[in-house]
Amino acid sequence: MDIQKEIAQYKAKIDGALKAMMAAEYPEVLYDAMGYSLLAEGKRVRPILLLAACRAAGGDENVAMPFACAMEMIHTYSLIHDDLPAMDNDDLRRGRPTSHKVYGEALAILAGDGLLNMAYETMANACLQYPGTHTVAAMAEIAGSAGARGMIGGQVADVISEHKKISEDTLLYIHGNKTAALIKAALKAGALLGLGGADASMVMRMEAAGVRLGMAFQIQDDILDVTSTTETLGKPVGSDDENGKNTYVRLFGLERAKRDYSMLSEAAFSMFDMIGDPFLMAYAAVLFNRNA
Ligand code: GRG
Repeated sequence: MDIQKEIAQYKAKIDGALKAMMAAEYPEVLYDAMGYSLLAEGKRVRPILLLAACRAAGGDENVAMPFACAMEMIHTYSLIHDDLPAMDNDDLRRGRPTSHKVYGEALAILAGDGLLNMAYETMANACLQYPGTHTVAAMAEIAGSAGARGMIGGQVADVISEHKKISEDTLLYIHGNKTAALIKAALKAGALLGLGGADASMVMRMEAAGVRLGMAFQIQDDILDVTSTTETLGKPVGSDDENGKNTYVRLFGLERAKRDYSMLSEAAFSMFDMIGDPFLMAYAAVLFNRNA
Protein backbone atom coordinates (compact mmCIF):
# COMPACT_ATOMS: atom_id res chain seq x y z
CA MET A 1 0.00 0.00 0.00
CA ASP A 2 1.21 3.52 -0.82
CA ILE A 3 0.27 5.07 2.53
CA GLN A 4 1.29 8.62 1.58
CA LYS A 5 -0.95 8.43 -1.48
CA GLU A 6 -3.88 7.16 0.61
CA ILE A 7 -3.36 9.92 3.19
CA ALA A 8 -3.26 12.52 0.39
CA GLN A 9 -6.50 11.12 -1.04
CA TYR A 10 -8.24 11.29 2.33
CA LYS A 11 -6.94 14.84 2.89
CA ALA A 12 -8.12 15.99 -0.54
CA LYS A 13 -11.63 14.61 0.07
CA ILE A 14 -11.82 16.14 3.56
CA ASP A 15 -10.49 19.52 2.37
CA GLY A 16 -13.00 19.51 -0.53
CA ALA A 17 -15.90 18.78 1.83
CA LEU A 18 -14.74 21.43 4.33
CA LYS A 19 -14.35 24.04 1.61
CA ALA A 20 -17.87 23.36 0.34
CA MET A 21 -19.24 23.98 3.84
CA MET A 22 -17.46 27.33 4.14
CA ALA A 23 -19.23 29.23 1.35
CA ALA A 24 -19.26 32.84 2.54
CA GLU A 25 -22.43 34.62 3.61
CA TYR A 26 -22.98 37.92 5.44
CA PRO A 27 -20.98 38.87 7.51
CA GLU A 28 -18.17 37.78 5.15
CA VAL A 29 -15.39 38.52 7.65
CA LEU A 30 -16.74 35.80 9.95
CA TYR A 31 -16.58 33.14 7.21
CA ASP A 32 -13.21 34.50 6.20
CA ALA A 33 -11.89 34.06 9.75
CA MET A 34 -13.45 30.59 10.11
CA GLY A 35 -11.98 29.48 6.77
CA TYR A 36 -8.59 31.05 7.51
CA SER A 37 -8.02 28.59 10.36
CA LEU A 38 -10.10 25.63 9.16
CA LEU A 39 -8.64 25.46 5.66
CA ALA A 40 -5.03 26.10 6.75
CA GLU A 41 -2.56 23.28 6.30
CA GLY A 42 -3.37 20.82 9.12
CA LYS A 43 -2.70 17.09 9.23
CA ARG A 44 -6.46 16.24 9.40
CA VAL A 45 -5.64 13.44 11.85
CA ARG A 46 -9.07 13.25 13.48
CA PRO A 47 -11.19 13.20 10.29
CA ILE A 48 -8.83 10.69 8.65
CA LEU A 49 -9.10 8.40 11.70
CA LEU A 50 -12.89 8.67 11.66
CA LEU A 51 -13.18 7.87 7.95
CA ALA A 52 -10.69 5.00 8.22
CA ALA A 53 -12.43 3.50 11.27
CA CYS A 54 -15.77 3.69 9.45
CA ARG A 55 -14.26 1.96 6.42
CA ALA A 56 -12.67 -0.71 8.65
CA ALA A 57 -16.11 -1.36 10.16
CA GLY A 58 -17.62 -1.71 6.69
CA GLY A 59 -19.43 1.65 6.70
CA ASP A 60 -20.28 4.20 4.04
CA GLU A 61 -17.90 7.15 3.60
CA ASN A 62 -20.75 9.47 2.57
CA VAL A 63 -22.40 8.93 5.95
CA ALA A 64 -19.11 9.43 7.80
CA MET A 65 -17.89 12.57 5.98
CA PRO A 66 -20.10 15.12 7.81
CA PHE A 67 -18.93 13.69 11.14
CA ALA A 68 -15.30 13.78 9.96
CA CYS A 69 -15.69 17.45 8.96
CA ALA A 70 -17.39 18.24 12.28
CA MET A 71 -14.40 16.79 14.13
CA GLU A 72 -12.01 19.04 12.21
CA MET A 73 -14.23 22.06 12.97
CA ILE A 74 -14.21 21.24 16.68
CA HIS A 75 -10.46 20.65 16.66
CA THR A 76 -9.85 23.95 14.80
CA TYR A 77 -12.07 25.95 17.16
CA SER A 78 -10.09 24.52 20.08
CA LEU A 79 -6.81 25.62 18.46
CA ILE A 80 -8.11 29.16 17.80
CA HIS A 81 -9.27 29.54 21.40
CA ASP A 82 -6.16 27.87 22.82
CA ASP A 83 -3.96 30.41 21.01
CA LEU A 84 -5.79 33.44 22.47
CA PRO A 85 -3.97 35.79 24.86
CA ALA A 86 -6.21 34.52 27.71
CA MET A 87 -4.84 31.01 27.14
CA ASP A 88 -1.49 30.23 25.46
CA ASN A 89 -1.07 33.60 23.74
CA ASP A 90 0.57 32.08 20.66
CA ASP A 91 1.39 34.03 17.50
CA LEU A 92 1.84 31.17 15.08
CA ARG A 93 -0.34 28.17 14.20
CA ARG A 94 -0.28 25.87 11.20
CA GLY A 95 2.56 27.98 9.84
CA ARG A 96 0.50 31.19 9.83
CA PRO A 97 -0.18 34.06 12.23
CA THR A 98 -2.87 32.97 14.70
CA SER A 99 -6.49 34.02 14.23
CA HIS A 100 -6.45 36.81 16.84
CA LYS A 101 -3.26 38.26 15.30
CA VAL A 102 -5.04 38.61 11.96
CA TYR A 103 -8.65 39.31 12.92
CA GLY A 104 -8.39 40.59 16.51
CA GLU A 105 -9.51 38.82 19.67
CA ALA A 106 -13.26 39.38 19.34
CA LEU A 107 -13.41 37.85 15.88
CA ALA A 108 -11.11 34.99 16.83
CA ILE A 109 -13.44 34.06 19.71
CA LEU A 110 -16.47 34.31 17.44
CA ALA A 111 -14.82 32.39 14.58
CA GLY A 112 -14.13 29.57 17.08
CA ASP A 113 -17.75 29.73 18.29
CA GLY A 114 -18.95 29.71 14.68
CA LEU A 115 -16.94 26.56 13.90
CA LEU A 116 -18.11 24.78 17.05
CA ASN A 117 -21.75 25.47 16.27
CA MET A 118 -21.33 24.59 12.61
CA ALA A 119 -19.93 21.23 13.73
CA TYR A 120 -23.11 20.42 15.67
CA GLU A 121 -25.35 21.70 12.87
CA THR A 122 -23.44 19.50 10.40
CA MET A 123 -23.77 16.40 12.60
CA ALA A 124 -27.45 17.04 13.40
CA ASN A 125 -28.23 17.39 9.67
CA ALA A 126 -26.36 14.13 9.01
CA CYS A 127 -28.47 12.43 11.71
CA LEU A 128 -31.60 13.65 9.89
CA GLN A 129 -30.29 12.55 6.51
CA TYR A 130 -29.16 9.11 7.75
CA PRO A 131 -31.57 8.36 10.61
CA GLY A 132 -30.68 5.59 13.02
CA THR A 133 -29.02 4.97 16.37
CA HIS A 134 -25.60 4.75 14.66
CA THR A 135 -25.52 8.41 13.59
CA VAL A 136 -26.98 9.67 16.88
CA ALA A 137 -24.52 7.50 18.86
CA ALA A 138 -21.61 8.89 16.82
CA MET A 139 -22.76 12.47 17.46
CA ALA A 140 -23.18 11.77 21.19
CA GLU A 141 -19.67 10.28 21.34
CA ILE A 142 -18.11 13.31 19.61
CA ALA A 143 -20.10 15.83 21.70
CA GLY A 144 -19.20 14.09 24.96
CA SER A 145 -15.51 13.89 24.12
CA ALA A 146 -15.33 17.53 23.07
CA GLY A 147 -17.16 18.82 26.15
CA ALA A 148 -16.70 19.21 29.89
CA ARG A 149 -16.22 15.45 30.31
CA GLY A 150 -13.54 15.49 27.63
CA MET A 151 -11.45 18.12 25.87
CA ILE A 152 -12.78 21.16 27.76
CA GLY A 153 -12.34 19.39 31.12
CA GLY A 154 -8.76 18.57 30.12
CA GLN A 155 -8.10 22.13 29.01
CA VAL A 156 -9.45 23.55 32.28
CA ALA A 157 -7.32 21.15 34.34
CA ASP A 158 -4.35 22.24 32.22
CA VAL A 159 -5.04 25.96 32.72
CA ILE A 160 -5.50 25.71 36.52
CA SER A 161 -2.35 23.59 36.82
CA GLU A 162 -0.04 26.09 35.08
CA HIS A 163 3.04 27.01 37.17
CA LYS A 164 2.05 24.38 39.78
CA LYS A 165 3.53 21.02 40.64
CA ILE A 166 0.94 18.40 39.77
CA SER A 167 0.59 14.65 40.36
CA GLU A 168 1.03 11.99 37.71
CA ASP A 169 -2.74 11.32 37.87
CA THR A 170 -3.53 14.97 37.10
CA LEU A 171 -1.17 14.96 34.12
CA LEU A 172 -2.77 11.76 32.83
CA TYR A 173 -6.21 13.36 33.27
CA ILE A 174 -5.06 16.42 31.29
CA HIS A 175 -3.58 14.40 28.45
CA GLY A 176 -6.40 11.87 28.44
CA ASN A 177 -9.01 14.59 28.05
CA LYS A 178 -7.35 17.54 26.33
CA THR A 179 -5.90 15.46 23.51
CA ALA A 180 -6.74 11.74 23.66
CA ALA A 181 -10.52 12.22 24.06
CA LEU A 182 -11.02 13.62 20.53
CA ILE A 183 -8.68 11.07 18.96
CA LYS A 184 -10.52 8.24 20.74
CA ALA A 185 -13.85 9.78 19.67
CA ALA A 186 -12.76 9.84 16.02
CA LEU A 187 -12.03 6.10 16.02
CA LYS A 188 -15.04 5.13 18.12
CA ALA A 189 -17.50 7.31 16.18
CA GLY A 190 -16.10 5.94 12.91
CA ALA A 191 -16.68 2.36 14.14
CA LEU A 192 -20.19 3.24 15.36
CA LEU A 193 -21.04 4.63 11.92
CA GLY A 194 -19.80 1.49 10.18
CA LEU A 195 -22.30 -1.31 9.63
CA GLY A 196 -25.10 0.79 11.15
CA GLY A 197 -23.53 0.46 14.58
CA ALA A 198 -20.65 -2.00 14.10
CA ASP A 199 -20.24 -4.97 16.40
CA ALA A 200 -19.51 -4.16 20.04
CA SER A 201 -16.02 -5.69 20.01
CA MET A 202 -14.94 -3.55 17.04
CA VAL A 203 -16.16 -0.41 18.81
CA MET A 204 -14.33 -1.39 22.01
CA ARG A 205 -11.10 -2.13 20.16
CA MET A 206 -11.23 1.18 18.30
CA GLU A 207 -11.83 2.97 21.59
CA ALA A 208 -8.89 1.21 23.26
CA ALA A 209 -6.63 1.97 20.28
CA GLY A 210 -7.79 5.60 20.31
CA VAL A 211 -6.96 6.16 23.98
CA ARG A 212 -3.44 4.76 23.52
CA LEU A 213 -2.87 6.60 20.24
CA GLY A 214 -4.13 9.85 21.78
CA MET A 215 -1.92 9.59 24.86
CA ALA A 216 1.11 8.74 22.68
CA PHE A 217 0.24 11.67 20.36
CA GLN A 218 0.30 14.16 23.25
CA ILE A 219 3.56 12.81 24.74
CA GLN A 220 5.04 13.11 21.25
CA ASP A 221 3.76 16.71 21.08
CA ASP A 222 5.50 17.44 24.39
CA ILE A 223 8.72 15.82 23.11
CA LEU A 224 8.57 17.79 19.83
CA ASP A 225 8.09 21.02 21.78
CA VAL A 226 11.60 20.60 23.16
CA THR A 227 13.33 18.78 20.29
CA SER A 228 11.89 20.30 17.08
CA THR A 229 12.11 23.71 15.40
CA THR A 230 9.50 26.43 14.89
CA GLU A 231 9.94 26.07 11.14
CA THR A 232 9.16 22.35 11.16
CA LEU A 233 6.29 22.58 13.67
CA GLY A 234 4.62 25.68 12.20
CA LYS A 235 4.18 26.94 15.77
CA PRO A 236 6.65 28.17 18.37
CA VAL A 237 8.83 25.58 20.11
CA GLY A 238 9.48 25.88 23.82
CA SER A 239 6.13 27.61 24.37
CA ASP A 240 5.03 24.94 26.88
CA ASP A 241 7.90 25.79 29.18
CA GLU A 242 7.35 29.53 28.72
CA ASN A 243 3.70 29.14 29.70
CA GLY A 244 4.56 27.07 32.77
CA LYS A 245 2.79 24.04 31.27
CA ASN A 246 2.94 20.69 32.97
CA THR A 247 4.14 18.53 30.14
CA TYR A 248 5.21 14.89 30.19
CA VAL A 249 8.80 15.97 29.60
CA ARG A 250 8.70 18.49 32.44
CA LEU A 251 7.24 15.99 34.92
CA PHE A 252 9.22 12.89 33.99
CA GLY A 253 12.17 14.06 31.85
CA LEU A 254 12.90 13.39 28.18
CA GLU A 255 14.16 9.82 28.66
CA ARG A 256 11.01 8.56 30.38
CA ALA A 257 8.82 10.55 27.99
CA LYS A 258 10.47 8.74 25.08
CA ARG A 259 10.17 5.37 26.81
CA ASP A 260 6.48 5.78 27.69
CA TYR A 261 5.78 7.18 24.24
CA SER A 262 7.26 4.12 22.65
CA MET A 263 5.33 1.78 24.99
CA LEU A 264 2.01 3.51 24.28
CA SER A 265 2.58 3.71 20.54
CA GLU A 266 3.37 -0.01 20.42
CA ALA A 267 0.20 -0.74 22.43
CA ALA A 268 -1.86 1.37 19.99
CA PHE A 269 -0.19 -0.32 17.07
CA SER A 270 -1.01 -3.81 18.37
CA MET A 271 -4.66 -2.80 18.85
CA PHE A 272 -4.78 -1.81 15.16
CA ASP A 273 -3.07 -5.09 14.34
CA MET A 274 -5.82 -6.92 16.25
CA ILE A 275 -8.47 -4.93 14.37
CA GLY A 276 -6.64 -6.07 11.24
CA ASP A 277 -6.98 -2.91 9.15
CA PRO A 278 -3.89 -2.30 6.97
CA PHE A 279 -4.55 1.44 6.50
CA LEU A 280 -4.91 2.14 10.22
CA MET A 281 -1.72 0.18 10.97
CA ALA A 282 0.25 2.06 8.33
CA TYR A 283 -1.28 5.41 9.33
CA ALA A 284 -0.40 4.84 12.99
CA ALA A 285 3.19 4.20 11.91
CA VAL A 286 3.20 7.49 9.96
CA LEU A 287 1.85 9.38 12.98
CA PHE A 288 4.42 7.79 15.28
CA ASN A 289 7.22 8.92 12.96
CA ARG A 290 5.89 12.48 12.55
CA ASN A 291 8.18 15.41 13.17
CA ALA A 292 5.46 18.09 13.18
C1 GRG B 1 -9.61 25.87 24.08
C2 GRG B 1 -11.63 24.39 24.51
C3 GRG B 1 -10.21 24.52 24.23
C4 GRG B 1 -9.46 23.41 24.14
C5 GRG B 1 -8.08 23.43 23.79
C6 GRG B 1 -6.75 20.99 21.67
C7 GRG B 1 -6.52 21.98 22.73
C8 GRG B 1 -7.51 22.06 23.81
C9 GRG B 1 -5.48 22.82 22.71
C10 GRG B 1 -4.51 22.94 21.62
C11 GRG B 1 -3.12 22.90 22.16
C12 GRG B 1 -2.55 21.54 22.16
C13 GRG B 1 -1.09 21.41 21.99
C14 GRG B 1 -3.33 20.53 22.34
C15 GRG B 1 -2.93 19.18 22.32
C16 GRG B 1 -3.54 18.54 21.15
C17 GRG B 1 -2.71 18.72 19.96
C18 GRG B 1 -1.48 17.92 19.86
C19 GRG B 1 -3.12 19.58 19.04
C20 GRG B 1 -2.47 19.75 17.75
O1 GRG B 1 -3.09 18.83 16.90
P1 GRG B 1 -2.48 18.43 15.51
O2 GRG B 1 -1.02 18.08 15.67
O3 GRG B 1 -2.59 19.80 14.71
O4 GRG B 1 -3.36 17.38 14.91
P2 GRG B 1 -2.95 20.08 13.18
O5 GRG B 1 -2.64 21.55 13.00
O6 GRG B 1 -2.11 19.20 12.30
O7 GRG B 1 -4.41 19.79 13.03
